[in-house]
Amino acid sequence: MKFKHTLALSLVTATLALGTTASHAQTAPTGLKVEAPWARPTVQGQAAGGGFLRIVGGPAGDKLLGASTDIAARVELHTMSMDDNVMRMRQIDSIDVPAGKAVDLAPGGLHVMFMDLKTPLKTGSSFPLTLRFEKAGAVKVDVKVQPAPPAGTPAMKSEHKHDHKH
Ligand SMILES: [Cu+2]
Repeated sequence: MKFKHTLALSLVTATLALGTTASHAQTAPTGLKVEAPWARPTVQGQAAGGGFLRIVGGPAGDKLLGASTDIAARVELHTMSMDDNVMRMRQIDSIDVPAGKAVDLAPGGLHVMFMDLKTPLKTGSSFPLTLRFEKAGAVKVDVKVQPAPPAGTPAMKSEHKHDHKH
């Protein structure tokens, strides 16, 4: 079983290296994975836009420290929460990625924010984003601009979910 699993992973890596993947997933040498990066379209004059993706921690866990892209002056890490029935965004320094766990950056929760956009984000286009991790280093992904989340990713993330202990 163990051998099979390893083989499967190697095949995935090989496919990514050849650039033939259609899933927009990216795997770092540490085993950390970034899946389904997407961003909402923006209108002319809109200064900032939100980006979303799923990070799956490798065997050691990691921490997202920041990101950069050519299409915006800077990229910030944000969290969003309900405060007296008002959605508020707050900048955070880093996002923890526990070993083997998936962390969703999704509407309503954690996200990357493209600040001072140089060009509007148009549906159907895509742009490169470089994520910077503590252990995995730079991981480059291609962000697809689309109005709705890709299949299989959360449409809306509630931050409260994590805190509920039953
Ligand atoms: Cu934001």
